[in-house]
Amino acid sequence: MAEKYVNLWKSLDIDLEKHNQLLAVLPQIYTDLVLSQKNRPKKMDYFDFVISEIHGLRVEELVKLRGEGNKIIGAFCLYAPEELAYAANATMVGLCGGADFSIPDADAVLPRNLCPLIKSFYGFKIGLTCPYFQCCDMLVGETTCDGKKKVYELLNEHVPTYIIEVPHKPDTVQGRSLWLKELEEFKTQLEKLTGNKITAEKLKASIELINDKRKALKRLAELRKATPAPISGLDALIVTQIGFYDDVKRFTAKVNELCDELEERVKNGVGVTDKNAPRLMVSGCPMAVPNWKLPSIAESAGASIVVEESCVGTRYFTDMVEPKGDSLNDMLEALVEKYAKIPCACFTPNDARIESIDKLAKDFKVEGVVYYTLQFCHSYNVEAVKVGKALKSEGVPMLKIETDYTMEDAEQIRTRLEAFLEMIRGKK
Ligand code: BJ8
Repeated sequence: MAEKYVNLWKSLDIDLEKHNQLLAVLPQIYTDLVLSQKNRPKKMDYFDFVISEIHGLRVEELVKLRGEGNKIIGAFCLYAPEELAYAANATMVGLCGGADFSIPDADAVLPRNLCPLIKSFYGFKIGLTCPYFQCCDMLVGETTCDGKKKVYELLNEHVPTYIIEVPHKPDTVQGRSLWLKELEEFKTQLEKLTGNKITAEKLKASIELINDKRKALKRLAELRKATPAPISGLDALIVTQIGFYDDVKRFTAKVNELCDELEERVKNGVGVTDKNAPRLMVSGCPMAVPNWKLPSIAESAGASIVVEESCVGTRYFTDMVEPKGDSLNDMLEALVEKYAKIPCACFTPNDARIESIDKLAKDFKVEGVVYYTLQFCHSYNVEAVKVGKALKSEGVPMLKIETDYTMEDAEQIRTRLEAFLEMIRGKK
C-alpha cells in the first residue's frame, strides 16, 4: 500500500517515516488475530479488504470528496449527530484512537494518567500519522468526560473544533431543551462550514440513510442470538468499527450481504464455535480500530462473544431516529429523543444502561459478562459497581477487566478469562 499512496499522504502532511512504521505492524496483527480465526463467513472478505486499505482507498475517496467541495468532519463520540452532517452534504468520520502506536507522541504533552483512547487520538494528530485526521475540515467534540473535553481544546489549536454540550441528565425537561438548542446550533455551524442549507427534506433523507446503517448492524446483532453464533465477536466488532468511517451506503449494503450469509448459517446450524462455548457479553468502553485485544484473547480461550454493550455495539444501533412529522423541528426532536437513549456512563443516574445490560443478557442467553474498562476512565470504572450488583441479582457472573492498549497484561487477562470460562462451564 505504501508505494501507491505515498503522494496522497504527502499531500496530507503525513509524517511518512513514522507512518511507515505503523503500516509495517498492522497487517501482521490483523493476520495473527483476525485472519487466523477458523470458519469465518466468506462475506467478511469486504471488511478484510477495507482494513487492508485502511489508510489508502477510503482516504483517497475522502480527498476526492473534498476536491469536489464537500467537507469532512471528524467525530469522537456517538453523540455527534451524523444525520445533521450528511444533511449538509458533509461526510463524518470517526477518529477515536485504538492504537498504542500513537501514545508516545501524546505522552510528551499529556499527563500519564489519562485514558488511552484519548491519548491515542491526540497522538495521531500531533504525530501526523492519521490521514483521516489530516482530511478533516472541522472536528466535533462533546462534553462527555473531562479528559476528552480538555483535549478538544488542544485539538482546536490544530483543526477548528466545535463542541456540543451534552446534558448529563438527559431525561429532565432542561436536559431535553438544552440538547435541542445544541443541535440547532450545530446545524447552524454546519451550514456555515459547508455553505449548504439543512432543509427538512435533506435531514429526512440523511436520517433514513443512517437508520438503514443502524438497521443493518442491528440485523447482524440479532443473528448472533443463535447458538452457535454464526460469526465471532471479533469479526462483528470489526464490522461495526468500519461503520464509523466507510461510505455509508456501501457499508450498509455489505453488512446486509454478510447478514444474508449468516442467515443461511443459522438455518443450517453452522457456527464459529461449538455450541457449548460459553456465551459472553462485553460491556463498557468503546473499542476503536485496531483495539482487538480483549475479544481475540477471550475467543481464542474458547468463549463465544455474542453481544457488545458498547458504543461500538448495541448503543449505536438499538434505537432508530423516528420523527413524528416532516418538519425540521420534528426531526430535530427525534434526534434528541434518539441521542438521549444512548446510555453513556457520563449520564447520571444511568439506570437505562443497567436495564439494557439485563435485557441483553436475557435476550442473548449470556452466561457471563466481561466488563471492559479502559484505565483512567472514571465513568465506566465506577459504573461497574452498579452493573455488577444488578447482574449478581440476576445470577449472571461478571468479570471486570481494566486495561490499556499495550499487550503487557495480555497473559494476565488470558489467565483471568480462562478461570472465568471454567467457572461458567462448571455451572452448566
Ligand atoms: S457516548 S462511551 S463514545 S463518551 S474517552 S468516556 S473511555 S475516559 S469514549 Fe464514549 Fe461517547 Fe460515552 Fe460512547 Fe472513558 Fe476514555 Fe472518556 Fe471514553
